[in-house]
Amino acid sequence: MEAAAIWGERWSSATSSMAKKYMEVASQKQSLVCLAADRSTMAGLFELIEQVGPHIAALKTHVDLVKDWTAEGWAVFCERAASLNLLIFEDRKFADIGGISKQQMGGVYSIGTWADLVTAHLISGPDIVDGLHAGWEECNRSGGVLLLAQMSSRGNLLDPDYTHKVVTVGTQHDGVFGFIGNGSNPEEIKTLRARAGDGKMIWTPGVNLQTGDGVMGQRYGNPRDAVMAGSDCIIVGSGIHRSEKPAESAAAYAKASWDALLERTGTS
Ligand code: 5BU
Repeated sequence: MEAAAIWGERWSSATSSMAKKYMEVASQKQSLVCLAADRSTMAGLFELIEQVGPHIAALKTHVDLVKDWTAEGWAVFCERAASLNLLIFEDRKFADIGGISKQQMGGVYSIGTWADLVTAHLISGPDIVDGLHAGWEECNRSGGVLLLAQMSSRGNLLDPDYTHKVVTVGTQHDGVFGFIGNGSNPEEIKTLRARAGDGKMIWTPGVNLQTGDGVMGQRYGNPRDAVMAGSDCIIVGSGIHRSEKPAESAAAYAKASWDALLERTGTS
């Protein structure tokens, strides 16, 4: 089935071409999984994407975790990710003023040259979104910004009033691909979805087939519950990369998320 038919309103209302690209890739792979590839060596990262590439739609990185990072090695890694039909998402959580955020898209890691998506806090005001897009323009590329509207970690300071403000600004800006929601709490995702409407993506970390508390304040909700509540992408890290069989685990998350999307949209 075509992506447009599967995604329905989310497809027809999407304000960002990158969102349509994601929905197409997810439909081809039958997976709403973004792998949080939190490994600290290049070899570990390559091994992981070779194992799970067919089962995931996007690859989330923390480029500054990689101990043996080199520009050359990273370029090969990104090429491989692209050939596995993965969107590349640097979870940088930018938070500075617009002009500095623009410069931070360059620098040592040159994030603007390889990332399709980045995360940002809106704490410094709306110009951060324009700054990040200016960073992509400098590299003759385009991308999408995911604003942190909620977080999955306990005790975070993104209260409902703050979430509401982020969504009010974010829904008005075409450069905003969507919002990060709290994958550990379906009620919070539902509230976020009601405010965000169909024009923006909601991607959710804090998802694991084993729900409950994780390490250092992380919290986990179930993949199906997150998608049924309005999430368009489940961000899964340790549930896959710490598994004894990463490919099997990735396939299980793919199935849970895809089945839930078909159920949500009545296309199963
Ligand atoms: P985990 O192993 O599935 O817990 O990994 C979660 C990933 O999602 C990790 O890379 C975090 O940086 C990221 N994350 C998160 O856990 N919670 C949040 O609110 C945000 C990002 Br934003």
